[in-house]
Amino acid sequence: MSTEKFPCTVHAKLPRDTPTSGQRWQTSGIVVRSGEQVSVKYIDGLWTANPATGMVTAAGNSQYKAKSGYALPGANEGALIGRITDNNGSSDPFLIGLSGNVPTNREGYLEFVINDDMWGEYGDSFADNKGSINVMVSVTR
Ligand SMILES: [Ca+2]
Repeated sequence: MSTEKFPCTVHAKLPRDTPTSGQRWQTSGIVVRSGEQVSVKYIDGLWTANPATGMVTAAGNSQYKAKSGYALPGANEGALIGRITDNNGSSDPFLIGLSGNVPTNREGYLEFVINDDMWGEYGDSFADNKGSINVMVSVTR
């Protein structure tokens, strides 16, 4: 077994996220394969899904739980969320927060997003987001 580490910056809002593109999820460029253990750990940086409530880490804001229509309802607003995407589509989103393991039941690209209102059901969706965080992805194979 050996472990490779990949630093990754995750943005609260992608430069190419326009109202028409709907580009919310950010690829890590890392492909998760069967038999690998993949974990993600927050390093530093601050971001927010709602500037009115302040900047937060990858843990998000524990005072605001995500509603339906967010990337991961029930988790903290502003938390780091992951998913795996392949040619057939995307896995269910999963919570990473300050640190988390990637579910091993699917192969594909590891993608990230801040836990926010994906389609503007409650407010400004991703348009008002600010900041970025740095994480370390560890792949053990
Ligand atoms: Ca927002």
